[in-house]
Amino acid sequence: MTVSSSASAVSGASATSSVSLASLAERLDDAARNARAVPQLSEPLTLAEAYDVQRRSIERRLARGERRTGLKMGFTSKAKMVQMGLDELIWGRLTDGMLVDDGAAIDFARYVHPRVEPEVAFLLKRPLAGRVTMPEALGAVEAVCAALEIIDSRYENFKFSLTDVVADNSSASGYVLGPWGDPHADVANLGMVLEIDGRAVQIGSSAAILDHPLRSLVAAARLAAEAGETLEAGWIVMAGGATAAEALAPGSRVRLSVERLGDTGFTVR
Ligand code: OOG
Ligand code: MG
Repeated sequence: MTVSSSASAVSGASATSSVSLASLAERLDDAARNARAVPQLSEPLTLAEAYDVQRRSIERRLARGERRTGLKMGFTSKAKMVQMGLDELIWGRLTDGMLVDDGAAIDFARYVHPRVEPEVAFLLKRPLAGRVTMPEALGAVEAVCAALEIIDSRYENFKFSLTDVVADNSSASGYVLGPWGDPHADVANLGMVLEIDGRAVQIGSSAAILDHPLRSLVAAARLAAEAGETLEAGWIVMAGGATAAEALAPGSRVRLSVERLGDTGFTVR
C-alpha cells in the first residue's frame, strides 16, 4: 500500500512535469502558428528541460506533416551575443515548413516581430555525431552557401532568458539558402554584406562565426549529441549570424552577398 502510493506519487509527479513541459511546447507552438507574442516563461526550467520543450514543440510541427531538415546554431558570434545579452551557444531544429525559397516573398503578418541575419549554411552528405574534428566535419560537407536566417522570438519585445529562447526553438522561424557551392571553398574569412532596400545595413565576415564557420558545425555535432541527436546526411546546418540581426518591415527587400559564395535574398510583403 505504502509502496504503491509512493510509486504513484512518483509517477504522478513526473507525469505532471511532463504535462507541463508539453503545455509549454503547445503555448510556444501556438504563439508561432498564430503570430502572437507570449510573455516570457515564468516556470523555472533547467536547460535540459528547455531543450525538451523545444523537442516537443517541433514534434507538434512534425505531427502536422512538416519534415525535419536540419539544425541551426545560435550565438556563435560576439555580435549576436552582445545584441541579445546571452553568451552560450544554443541550437534549434529546422523543418521544411521554415524554408523560404531564394528570392521569394514572405508575409509579414505571419510573424510576430521578424528579424534577419546573415549566415553561412552547410549541407551534409554524411552523418556527424558527437565529438568530431574540423577535418571530419569538412569531410561530411556536401556543399556550402550564403544563407539568411529569419528569426522571430515568440516572446514579447524579443526579450528572453537562455532557457526561454531554447524552449522557443532558438527563435528559428525561416531560412533562405543561396546557390550551393564547393564544399572545399575556404570559408574562414569571407566578406558578408547584408542589404535592406539597397542599403548596406550590416557588414561583416564569416570569421565572426566562432573564428571559422566550420567550428559551428563541429559544435552542432557535439551539442546535438548531448540531446541524443545525430546530424543526418541531407541535413542543413545554419552556422549562426555573423552580425547583429536587423528588424524586418512590410516592403523590406533583403539581399545578402557573401564573398565567393554568392548572393541570396527575399522580400517581405
Ligand atoms: C536567438 C537566435 C540566435 C544566431 O544566429 O545567433 C541565432 C535570437 O537571437 O533570437 O539564431
Ligand atoms: Mg541565426
